[in-house]
Amino acid sequence: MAECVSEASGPEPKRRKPAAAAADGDAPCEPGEFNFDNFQLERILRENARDKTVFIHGKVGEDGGDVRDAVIILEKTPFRENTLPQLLNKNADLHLQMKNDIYSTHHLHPLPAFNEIKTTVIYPATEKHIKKYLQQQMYLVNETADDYRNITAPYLQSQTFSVQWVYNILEKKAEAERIIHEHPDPKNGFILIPDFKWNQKQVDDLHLIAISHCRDVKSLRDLTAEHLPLLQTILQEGQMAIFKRYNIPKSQLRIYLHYQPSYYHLHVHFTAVGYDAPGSMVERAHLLSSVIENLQFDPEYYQKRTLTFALKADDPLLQKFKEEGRI
Ligand code: DD3
Repeated sequence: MAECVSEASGPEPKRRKPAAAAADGDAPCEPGEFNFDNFQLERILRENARDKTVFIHGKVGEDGGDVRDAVIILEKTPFRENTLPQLLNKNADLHLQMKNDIYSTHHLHPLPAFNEIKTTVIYPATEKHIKKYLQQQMYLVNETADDYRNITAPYLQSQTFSVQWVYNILEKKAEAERIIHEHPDPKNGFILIPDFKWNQKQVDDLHLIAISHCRDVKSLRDLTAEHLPLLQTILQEGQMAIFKRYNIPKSQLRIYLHYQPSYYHLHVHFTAVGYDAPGSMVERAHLLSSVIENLQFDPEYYQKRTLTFALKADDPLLQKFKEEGRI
């Protein structure tokens, strides 16, 4: 495997802010930013009443005349203690729905400022993005070491998953002002940054990602004892930086990697332990502390072990496992 001694070269990143960065809501409006002019709802890809989320496929008409796809993710945000006084006061717009004995239900209409909807935009979106959010049946795959060599690795090689947005963060071409902590070493360094699924308004759903500076570790499968200093740095400095910034002790953090990850550049998730973050299921999340111990037991642990994960029905990787008679 290649050594991480210098900044790896890649295609020159676009300087323009990705449209998704506008989802932050804090940035002032600038030309080229996404808005709902010429937006047309195509269909709902997925919705979840418990999570209060909806994933929408839409079409956007360009000024030039062509029409492009967009994926819009809407999510109602958690309540915040410091805004409750604005919801519960004598001027509140409260409408009685029904009353029975000591029980009554109402509709409360808060001011727009206290009723925001977190909005994530992928634009222009590819067919892959649209499919990714479609509700689908899942299949568990037990990937042996041989399976990884014969099926998964060649498949990943043949794909052109873009991690340009990751390189933009590492090179400070995007989100530079959002960085919480950096260890700049090209081999053992990383950047800690809020995942953009987190609006940073409350720590209940805290979610940060540590992105390694090293560019040749694609996933958990590539990790060896050689990466222990990197992993230990991420664990210790990540915990410390989160305590300094958010006053959340390490006992309140779930720190883990995904396998399969949603992007093939080594990253570690830091989420609030009380928050049931998407992707914390046993078949996907691998605690960083366990990963470190496993590598201390056996430097090639993750090259040898069978790893289990779930794939969606139409995932091309699932098709490969089927073709090889492994499902
Ligand atoms: C992504 C995984 C990727 C859709 C969605 C998310 N955190 C990101 C770009 C910038 C970011 C992330 C791809 C893409 Cl909803 C398609 O995530 C990102 N910046 N997770 C941050 N801070």
